[in-house]
Amino acid sequence: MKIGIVGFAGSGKTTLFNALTGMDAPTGFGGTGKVNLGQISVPDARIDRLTELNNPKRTVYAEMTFADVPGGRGAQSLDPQTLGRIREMDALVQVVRGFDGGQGDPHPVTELNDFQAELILADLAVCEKRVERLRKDRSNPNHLALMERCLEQLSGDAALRDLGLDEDEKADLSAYAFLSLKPMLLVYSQAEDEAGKEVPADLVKAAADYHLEILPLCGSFEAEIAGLDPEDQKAFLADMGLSEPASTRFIQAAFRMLDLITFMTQGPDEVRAWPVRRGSTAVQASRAIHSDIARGFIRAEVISYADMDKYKSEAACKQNGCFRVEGRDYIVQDGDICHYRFNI
Ligand SMILES: Nc1nc2c(ncn2[C@@H]2O[C@H](COP(=O)(O)OP(=O)(O)OP(=O)(O)O)[C@@H](O)[C@H]2O)c(=O)[nH]1
Ligand SMILES: [Mg+2]
Repeated sequence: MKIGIVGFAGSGKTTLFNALTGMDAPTGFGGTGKVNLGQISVPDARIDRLTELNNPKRTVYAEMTFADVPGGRGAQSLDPQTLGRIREMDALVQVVRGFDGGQGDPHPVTELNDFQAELILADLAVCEKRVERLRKDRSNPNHLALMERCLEQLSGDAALRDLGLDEDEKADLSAYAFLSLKPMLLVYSQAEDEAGKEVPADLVKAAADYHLEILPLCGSFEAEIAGLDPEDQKAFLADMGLSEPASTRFIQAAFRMLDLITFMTQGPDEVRAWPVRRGSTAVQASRAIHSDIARGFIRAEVISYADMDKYKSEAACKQNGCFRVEGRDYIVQDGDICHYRFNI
């Protein structure tokens, strides 16, 4: 899963990327023009707690890849290379500038509108061409009908993600890699003296019109926190009246945006988070661990995280009737602790 950090030049993408990954990619308007890639662990207090309870040899968090996609040459438009790079992403985070930083007054609402319009325009070009062809050859009326719905949506300046497509329809469109269909989150990169303050009302309204979740974040401030050792970090945050860096909330929001849930495994060797698509059955989820488990699936033994947190051991969960045996079609829930039984 690759999450693209996107937006116009100078909006604060590389700074955010550095804060998230702890890397040190060169910042500044125009940047290096290269895509930066970085992998991060998804912070999860449940995994921390299971580690405390199991004292395992190792702990493995869910992982996510971030790609910092430079804004390109134009300050308020996207060139074909940039669009091509965005097309490769599974989900997008648009950064809009809320700080001055020597670039002049920020116009976050305009940036949001212009960027969304660019995505829709690029999709419209792809869609129009395809509909024209499908109308000529008439061999696939269902697909034509779907594409015509997309065309109508895009012609009305609306994103495909707001069309209410179901999973099958999305799968039918996957080859086009439509930009406005990708799950998306908005980051408002704040000035340092604004850190911790609310998002301006006009931007809140604009984000709501696009149905985008918005997170305020001061990239340069977050990068500073990321550079501290854990103890200083805690003291620094407490001073500011915060319990965690905004980057933690951001990573968790990005994870939710991908419509992933986490099931967990625990034992003396390993405590581990396994991200799977929401709605996965026990068998489908077991594939994340190993295809042999799915093939030889017998049952899943499940304890919910809340029960494990409360009773502290598998044995105590059993005694209190909080140990469930589930079959292959059970829909795995976020926070389930699973132990799979299988034949090899
Ligand atoms: N005050 C403030 N300054 C920031 C913030 N984020 C970035 N900056 C500054 O703004 C300038 C541009 O930031 P970058 O992160 O390089 O911008 P970018 O979006 O990667 O730009 P391109 O790579 O050209 O697309 C740098 O000088 C940063 O130090 C922020 O959240 N607050
Ligand atoms: Mg950059």
